[in-house]
Amino acid sequence: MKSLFFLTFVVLGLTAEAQNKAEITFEVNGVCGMCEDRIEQALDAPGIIMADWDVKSKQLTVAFKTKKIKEKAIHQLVADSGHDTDLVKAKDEVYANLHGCCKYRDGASCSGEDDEGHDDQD
Ligand SMILES: [Cu+2]
Repeated sequence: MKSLFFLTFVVLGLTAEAQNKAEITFEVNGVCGMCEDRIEQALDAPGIIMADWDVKSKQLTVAFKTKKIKEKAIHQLVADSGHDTDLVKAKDEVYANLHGCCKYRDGASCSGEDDEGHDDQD
């Protein structure tokens, strides 16, 4: 009888823990609204409750279920979409596929839609 009581206690404890949520904020490199969409869509994943990237501050805020996804995996998802985080760098080949105005490593800026005809030096 005593063990049954203990077991109930453990099950209740696990249920409470399964609902554990956390919110983190970290820096993600990007340039424009397209980057924002790309980053936030990359985080349309199991365990992610909410993701919001701010184009001005470069800060990404993610709310997630700690039992479903780990912080490192969130960084990895973002990096897989082509955007460097402060923990995980995007692979060069993924970065290379980004839209020209999203190439944050090369000082890109998408300040205007009329900025299409930039003459590349290299
Ligand atoms: Cu962009």
